[in-house]
Amino acid sequence: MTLDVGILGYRFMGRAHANALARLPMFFPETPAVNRDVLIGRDEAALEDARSRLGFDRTATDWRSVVDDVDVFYNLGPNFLHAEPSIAALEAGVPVFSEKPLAATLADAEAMTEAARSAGVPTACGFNYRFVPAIRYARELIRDGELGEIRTVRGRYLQDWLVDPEAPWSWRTDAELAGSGALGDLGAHTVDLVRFLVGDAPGGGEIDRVSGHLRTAVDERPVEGSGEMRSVTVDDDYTAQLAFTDGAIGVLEGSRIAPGHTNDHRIEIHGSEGSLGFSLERLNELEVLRPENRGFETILVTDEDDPYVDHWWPPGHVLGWEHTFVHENAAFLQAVADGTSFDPSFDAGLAAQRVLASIEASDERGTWEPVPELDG
Ligand code: SOE
Repeated sequence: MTLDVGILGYRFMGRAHANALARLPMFFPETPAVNRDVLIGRDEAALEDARSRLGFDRTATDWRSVVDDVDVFYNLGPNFLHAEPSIAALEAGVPVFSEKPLAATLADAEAMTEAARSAGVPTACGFNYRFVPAIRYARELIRDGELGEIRTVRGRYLQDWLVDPEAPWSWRTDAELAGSGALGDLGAHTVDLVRFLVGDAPGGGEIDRVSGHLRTAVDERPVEGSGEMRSVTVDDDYTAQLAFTDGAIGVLEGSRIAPGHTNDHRIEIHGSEGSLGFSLERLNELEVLRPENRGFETILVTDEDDPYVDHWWPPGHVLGWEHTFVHENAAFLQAVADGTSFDPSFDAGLAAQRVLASIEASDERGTWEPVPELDG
């Protein structure tokens, strides 16, 4: 079986996924064969250049003309474009991979998830950090009860690409196009990782209530080319407090204006028996404190029996950010070939979106907000 794949979006995420698809036959030969069939975008010259570099057969400038003509549809466009093309693909019975956050609005995320449930085909939401070997390892430690009962969860995702007030306006700084700023772009990842790690751990559970604070520090930015100033309508940074269903408490923060933190995603979890820490900037390592030790030990998660490592290099030959996309694509395409569900699906995307929406509501109302039941 060869799956014809159509991808909307050919910039950052388009390149990350095209690279992953190209690596699959070499490193995950058991996954179904994939044909990089059609690349979708609007700027014909840039699209053609990307097509030849990323190894696609053809291009399309209108997603409507191809969305029902592929075996799998990847929606890697700006957030506001996630809903309509994805729903059209699902209505045609085509499995869909959507980048995160699932949509620009909670209403769109709900409509996408509803369409996915009616279609009954596999879907994916691009929470690629679930596919870091050290994160899988951490989840097993927590599930095996090595940390005891979970008490405190801390997650932060800091970047600095908007520190400079002259950094240009883009769809990512516009509420209509992106939904939110640091909250949706970075917080979606943190919320998902927290749910993945402690969602079914003793003491942890689901995020039940939140208190949030969003802030925009630079309220207008120059439009590239024209120099005209345009309003920034999303948050530059956010903080949130969490209360979990089974007793744990937590704090989250995200920023795109944190000087010196280029892509610094860190999770810390404390339980009654021990603690662990993970930093994306040192993604091959896991810091673990066990009761028998006086301090943290740093475990290198690069042994051949560690998650995914046997597909790559001999033990100790570290993996990187791009490998997470290979791992998530291998699992998703296998689910597509088998007709089984994939996790994280649109349900997980919607669950994260509900938490984000409650954080925003809390900021607007100045109150703690309940999070509707999460089932993804
Ligand atoms: C930009 O802030 C960004 O590319 C996010 O959109 C990604 O999801 C994250 O993985 C890296 O940073």
